[in-house]
Amino acid sequence: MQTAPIPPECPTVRVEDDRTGLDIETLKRAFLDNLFYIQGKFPEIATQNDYYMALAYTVRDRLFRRWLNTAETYSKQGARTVCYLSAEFLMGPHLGNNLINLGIFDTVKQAMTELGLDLDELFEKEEEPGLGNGGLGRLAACYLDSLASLETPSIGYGIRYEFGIFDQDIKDGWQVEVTDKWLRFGNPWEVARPEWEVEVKFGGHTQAFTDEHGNYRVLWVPDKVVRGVPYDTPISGYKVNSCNTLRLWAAEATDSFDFDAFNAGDYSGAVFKKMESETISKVLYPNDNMTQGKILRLEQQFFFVSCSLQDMFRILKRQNIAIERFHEKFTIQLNDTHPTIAVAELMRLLMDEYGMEWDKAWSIVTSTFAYTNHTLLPEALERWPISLFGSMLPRHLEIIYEINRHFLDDIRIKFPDDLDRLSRMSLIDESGERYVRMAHLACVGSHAINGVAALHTKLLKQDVLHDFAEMYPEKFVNVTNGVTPRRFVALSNPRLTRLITSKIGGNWIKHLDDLRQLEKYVDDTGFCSEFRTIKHEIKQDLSNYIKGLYDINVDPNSLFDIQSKRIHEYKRQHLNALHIVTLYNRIKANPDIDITPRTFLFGGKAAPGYYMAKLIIKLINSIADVVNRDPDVRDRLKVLFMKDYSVKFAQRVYPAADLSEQISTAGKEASGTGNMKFAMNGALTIGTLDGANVEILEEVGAENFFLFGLTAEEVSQKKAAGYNPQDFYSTDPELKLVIDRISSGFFSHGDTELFKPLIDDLMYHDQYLLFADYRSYIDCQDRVGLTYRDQDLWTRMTLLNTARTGKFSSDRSIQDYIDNIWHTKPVSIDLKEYVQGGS
Ligand code: F58
Repeated sequence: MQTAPIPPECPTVRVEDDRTGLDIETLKRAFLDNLFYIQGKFPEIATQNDYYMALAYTVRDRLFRRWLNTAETYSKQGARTVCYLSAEFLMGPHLGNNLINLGIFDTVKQAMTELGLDLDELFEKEEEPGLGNGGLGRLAACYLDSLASLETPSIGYGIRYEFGIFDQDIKDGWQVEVTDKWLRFGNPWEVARPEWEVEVKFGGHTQAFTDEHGNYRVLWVPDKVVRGVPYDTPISGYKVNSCNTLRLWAAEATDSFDFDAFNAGDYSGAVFKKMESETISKVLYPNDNMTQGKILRLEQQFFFVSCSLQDMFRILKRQNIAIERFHEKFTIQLNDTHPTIAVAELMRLLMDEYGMEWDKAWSIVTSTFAYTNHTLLPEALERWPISLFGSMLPRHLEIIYEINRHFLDDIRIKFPDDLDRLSRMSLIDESGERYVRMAHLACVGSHAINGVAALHTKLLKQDVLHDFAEMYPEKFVNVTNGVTPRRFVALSNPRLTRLITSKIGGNWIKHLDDLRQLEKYVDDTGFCSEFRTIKHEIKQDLSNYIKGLYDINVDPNSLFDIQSKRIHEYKRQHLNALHIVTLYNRIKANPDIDITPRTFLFGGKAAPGYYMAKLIIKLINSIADVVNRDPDVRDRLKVLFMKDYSVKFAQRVYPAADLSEQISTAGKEASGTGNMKFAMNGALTIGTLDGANVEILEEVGAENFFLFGLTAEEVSQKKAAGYNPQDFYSTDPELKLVIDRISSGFFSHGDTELFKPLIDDLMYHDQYLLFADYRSYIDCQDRVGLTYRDQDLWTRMTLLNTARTGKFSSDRSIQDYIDNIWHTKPVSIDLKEYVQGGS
């Protein structure tokens, strides 16, 4: 759509005015103005939510100058742009983060105080957009923060789910899912851009024809068309003027469908069609590390991919850039295989819509895409049944067959006479029912393939993508994940932030490696004691919060031992539970035993259809019921499952942790990112050599890390040699007692059936080797308990953890992507110069 010309005499918004000024008086005036004109309330009758909304609009106003100037500057310069395609963006609350990034946290706090309001209470009112499941979605959000902070032109493209990840309630110890109605009170951070809507086709059939130049062409005649409407959210960078865009697509019915059915007198049919179209962006699939193969899921994937690619063509046109230069203007990162249909869709758009021939189109496609793999778990690798795929995307299936034809020829040339390899690598799995293998399509269609931690990339090359690594060794790179220190330290841990800044200045928030300067304070008793006092205060805060929520007393002097992440057997929350029962059994055997008091905190959601994960939640709650009540325990152990874990909740949890549980079976966790957030905030890790734990240990030093368990190699060897969990059960009396107590109904009011599925699984399969790692874990936990008693040593270790986590800033990860994959250049944004227009 063309923008209307602006008459020269049109007054413009000045850089400094009521909607942009950052001083206390202006902020207060603007806040009251928004309360009146947007919320329609006098302060006397306004609710906390009204105040939150007024403040959100006040902050949003201050982003708009930056946002518009950024868009226009990128447009004028035709800057090379990163398009991060992700089915999930787990953004967390926006308000606090924007205050930090704009550098106005303290001013706004003061302004609110002067108006008699408490900023922390207003933060509580923000409904967070839970548009993601866990690590993968949160990583995308951290990356947007770093892209903006590194002044890199970028757009995050995804889906505006009406219902995000479900809210978790706990009833009688079991998880209960509740719909997440995050848009109920409106979303002040987004702007709808209906003028940039696009149409997305589904189903139908294809027709070949010869065009006026005698070229073979294909027409796709769909049987359904859905509109995609973009909603934009500004993404501020830290202390830079850059403000990028997160563009999420909502599905709406096309008017023509309503109209046809309506004219035919079928009113309810028209409404039904409309509802069906809008279902596409209704709800986030709540699975973590598991694919479900549902039609709607593929519709969601194609929907947002097609919308996003069409949007890129619109931008090219507006910036007068030739289609042939698509790959120079855009570099597209595929966040796992979920957006991989983009490979076929870009081919279709270039050939069918823009008349390009195959080879040229393929060269653009493979110069454009790069693929990030996030998992080694076979059940998480996406494949779509050919029949389902072909009926929804008939043209794309043809294109994929053609890509495969070329690809198989390439394999034949590189590896002559290797028939097995052809069937292993083919884009189509023909071993039984036929499937499209999305990871294979991603590998063939991309110029770079990366794992998310060094070990993960190594295992990908060795195992899951071994054939591809042999075929295209030059495509494989590692980019170890990172997390943003703005949200996960500066915002969530203001006390620690102030202390660090008082010693080494504030540059570390942008250059996290600067934290190394803290090492020189490791023998400074004054500093160490401040460090320790701060941790204690934060633990007291969390205890108060927990008391308010659950009416449970937890002692801030006890060791806070925390495992927060999605619930999954490979993450082994139940191994942690076995440790709790071990300690409990020791107390029961000897009530006067000298034991380091601990508070065990768990947080995380289970996929609604994942029975074992839900049973693990029930087990933890059942253990909590017994342990917390038993007078013999004398409060030395406390167990709490914190329900409805979210980004907002996580921000309270990371700073309060003493011990971070990163105990997955080696070789299963691709990277982990919670491990980094805990370590930055000065928690010590108890962990296996899995994912990014390996690199955390390398950075902080083995003497500051509690390592246990089998290595990935040992796990494979053990399995190959025929692992029998009962060997461990029968030879380790402590393990035996733990399992027998759970089986006997001790934690389930005598019910011996309740935990049987879990116990039987451990006794007869134990796919994730809990029994094999049990002894090593327990011994390691004993070392943790003893070390905690030496508070000087403990503090020294925690300080060194914080000081040495610079590598795990998402700024470093993004710089790696820029240097090795994207090759983009930063573009700095000038606020003084008024740029007119918009894009
Ligand atoms: C996670 N994957 C990895 N997938 O498990 C974790 O090790 C890693 O740190 C993180 O990605 C970031 O790289 C993950 O979160 C999902 O949630 C998918 C959602 C869609 C269905 C398949 C799993």
